Amino acid sequence: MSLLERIGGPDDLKALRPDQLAPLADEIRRFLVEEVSRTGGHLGPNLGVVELTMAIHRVFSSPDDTVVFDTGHQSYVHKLLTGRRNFSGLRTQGGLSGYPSRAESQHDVVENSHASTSLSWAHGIAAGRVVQGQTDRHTVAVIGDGALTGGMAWEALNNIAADSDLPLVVVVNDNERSYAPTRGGLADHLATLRTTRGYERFLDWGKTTVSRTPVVGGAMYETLHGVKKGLKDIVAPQGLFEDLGLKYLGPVDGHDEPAIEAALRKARAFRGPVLVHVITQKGRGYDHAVNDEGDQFHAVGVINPETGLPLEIAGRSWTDEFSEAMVEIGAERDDVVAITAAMMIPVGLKDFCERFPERTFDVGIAEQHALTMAAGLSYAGLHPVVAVYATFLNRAFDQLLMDCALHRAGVTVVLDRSGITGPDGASHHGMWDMTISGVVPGLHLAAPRDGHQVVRALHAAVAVADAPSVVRFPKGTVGDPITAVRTVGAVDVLAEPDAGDVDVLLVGVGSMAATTLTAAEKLEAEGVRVRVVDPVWVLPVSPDLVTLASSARRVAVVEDNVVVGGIGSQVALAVRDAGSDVPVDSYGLPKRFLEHGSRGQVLDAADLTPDAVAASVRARLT
Ligand SMILES: Cc1ncc(C[n+]2csc(CCOP(=O)(O)OP(=O)(O)O)c2C)c(N)n1
Repeated sequence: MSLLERIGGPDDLKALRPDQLAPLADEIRRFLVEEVSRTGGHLGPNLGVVELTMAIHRVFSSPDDTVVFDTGHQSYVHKLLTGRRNFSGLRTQGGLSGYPSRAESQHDVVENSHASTSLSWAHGIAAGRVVQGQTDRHTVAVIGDGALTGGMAWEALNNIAADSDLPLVVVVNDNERSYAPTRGGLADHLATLRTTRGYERFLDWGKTTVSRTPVVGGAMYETLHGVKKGLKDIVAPQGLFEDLGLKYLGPVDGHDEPAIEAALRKARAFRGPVLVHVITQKGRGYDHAVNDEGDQFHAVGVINPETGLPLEIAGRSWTDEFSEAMVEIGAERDDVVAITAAMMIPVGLKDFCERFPERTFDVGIAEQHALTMAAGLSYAGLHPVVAVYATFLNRAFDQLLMDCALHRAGVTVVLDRSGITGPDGASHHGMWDMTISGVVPGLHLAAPRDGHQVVRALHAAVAVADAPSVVRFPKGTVGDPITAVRTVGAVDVLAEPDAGDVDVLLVGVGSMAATTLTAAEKLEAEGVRVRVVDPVWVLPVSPDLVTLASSARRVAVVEDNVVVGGIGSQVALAVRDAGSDVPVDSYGLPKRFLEHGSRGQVLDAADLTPDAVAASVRARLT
């Protein structure tokens, strides 16, 4: 029996002898590579936290003590050590979630995969326990240097530091990377802490980086160098955190299990909040990950474990269409700038960044900052394109509303991974963006149905100088172009029996156009007269769409957004406001948190398939 097979929970781990820990770490790494290469998942981050997670579970006693993983993508080792060894269905329907999941285990507390929340959760849990007199229960938050760039983390630190009796340990898992290397002043500060020679390193950094800054660079370095003494204070190991009032321990080698245990025991014994700075290596122990420059296998699809190469060859993606169009636009217009929130490669801005580095901003995991900074860039005379995953727009709603829209800022927001994303589960589906965008005055939103339309929509969006525009498209491979048979004003007609009245006007929103076309074929075969249209720009609702509605007995809007407040309800409102009584039916996602599964499975369960739409339309017509 392997050591790993003997671990049914944290108590079994605690019972191991010190000399068994390194072999267990090796077994865990072999297990992760073998299993995750079969299913896909967050391989690099988990390979980096093997010893750290072991040490946490040996020093603390979950579930009496609570362990909160920021973002949660690095919780595979925690799953293994808390009795979950069946990874065969990881991230697939019915299998293990790729994040902590309360349904799976009493050891899992925070399921949300949106970054930078762990410290607020931990503060609440720890403070809640103290209020109830449970001062012997500890709370541990594990947060990456990437997640630590998010504003919420700093709001929490500010509060935690002032709550000096909290039995709370903040473990900073510093691997110097988000996907790509972490950027910003904080990342630079962590770098100085990483070594006891931080001061010298900071000076080296100054020599190479600051002196490269044109004009002022050399002079600035000389000045910094001249104020050596002051500088030493700034970069002394505890620096920033102790100034906030937090006890700082570290840096600790995150692959030296006994060293982490020792630091954590010290932190545990300290009566008050402590920050333990642990240095880890993403992808540790798996060369293909460690050597991967792009993201050290932050997340992989199915790969060959021997070669680290993908086994599924992906076709041209929606992201590729955006990526190319951005470079084209960047070459045409030097006022167009790009912003990413720590996801340069995933959102397709790498090529733009390589061509126009001075016009690209990686702001860290800081979507709120990204949107308000975009308003500022717009005010300064530029046109920013903020590219984020649709689910993360939720974070920046107020900034979209108040900073961009209220100020009539010409800002383009590009939402990748809109609609059902699949294996990342409830918190990653991009299913709220059209609802929240729909209440923003003046906002334009395009949902392109194919690659050509992505390019067209992006060009149109960057031409809007006095309002925010949103362009949303899904994850995955872009299909063949869908050509319009004619246009009615701004609306593309994709299929119709003739130009006369019809039984039903099917409105396909974005990638749902393909679904509506297949549904229409089924209905046509039964003698139902169907017109399929795509407005492309779905917000605000086009008056041409309202006109088209009056030539149908019913309207059916199909969208991969939550049905509440989605485009269907906006169309219904517009049709009613125009004095028409044509019924408008909405086909969208239910207002529920949708589990992980393949995109097809989730859409199937939501009745967003051609068969289900056709059946429902048929029933409503009779
Ligand atoms: C609000 C938000 N924005 C973006 C992301 C996408 N994302 C997932 S993990 C990650 C990087 C996290 O880096 P870090 O916290 O250092 O953890 P590591 O993977 O390096 O261990 C990002 C940007 C997210 N989960 N949440």
